[in-house]
Amino acid sequence: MSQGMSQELLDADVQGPIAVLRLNRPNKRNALNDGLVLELRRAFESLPQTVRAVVLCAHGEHFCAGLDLSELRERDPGQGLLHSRMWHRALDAIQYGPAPVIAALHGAVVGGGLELAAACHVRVADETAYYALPEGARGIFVGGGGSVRIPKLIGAARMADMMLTGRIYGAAEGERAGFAQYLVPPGAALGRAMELAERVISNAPLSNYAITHALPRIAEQAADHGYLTEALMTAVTQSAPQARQRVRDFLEGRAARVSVPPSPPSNNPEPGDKP
Ligand code: 1HE
Repeated sequence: MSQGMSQELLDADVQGPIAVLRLNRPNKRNALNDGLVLELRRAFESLPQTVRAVVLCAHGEHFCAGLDLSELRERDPGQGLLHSRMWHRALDAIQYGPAPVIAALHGAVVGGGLELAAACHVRVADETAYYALPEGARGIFVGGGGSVRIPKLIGAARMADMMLTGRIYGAAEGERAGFAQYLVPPGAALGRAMELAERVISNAPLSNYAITHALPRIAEQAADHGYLTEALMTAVTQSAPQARQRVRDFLEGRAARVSVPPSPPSNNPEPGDKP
């Protein structure tokens, strides 16, 4: 991937420490054919070392319509297994790649598209976004790690309901359920994702590594093992020269304090408010 280079299926634009990767099959609603899945893996495995955050978004009206169903030819069980494992490697390259990944979602976030979004670390959705898992209706099952990752976002019961009944979550309901962490007006997801990426790259790189690589693994461990892994990780991060400097900056009044932003004006006037 080189700076500003346009790929056929995946556009890559490296803006200093932030890489913007954009699915580029809008005519097929960014359905993930094998080529695009492999391209995603290649892009995340070959990010320049200067990249410290990635924003993943999409051209066209929809983020992603999931697995390219036109490629879903009859596979024997062995081929089906290997195809799913190919997706796993690509989406693992996203989740466990070198940099935190922020997904900017809009329109359909469906099937494998939702599996792709779930492999990212932060999700920003605009109000056009909607979430569905039509695998049950298509006679198939999730195969891109969705049965592992999606219950962690929304719970297994919600996922089972979506797959059994075809339930679709709109953007606002989806944000409340846990699909996305941020809900923004139509067209604003990429801008907010870029703002968040700026925040992410202002952290110490080793802290970001611990958050993206250690945290999900600790969450999988038995508590006793998790505490030990946490202690090891915290010892490593806090002994890095950057951490010492950052703590000194705070103690000597040079670093920003944690401050609550002013809340937006309320649409629900309190009793006694002037009309
Ligand atoms: C596709 C795909 C696709 C669109 N594979 N070609 N995913 C699904 O079951 C979702 C299927 N797609 C849809 O329900 C709709 O396309 C959308 C709601 C996402 C968008 O609707 P719309 O009206 O904007 O577009 P469209 O007219 O349906 O589609 C435009 C074109 O994209 C059309 O092709 P064309 O050649 O006739 O122009 C569609 O055939 C094509 N297209 N979605 C192939 N998914 C690792 S396992 C994961 C398992 C899954 O992901 S299962 C869920 C699959």
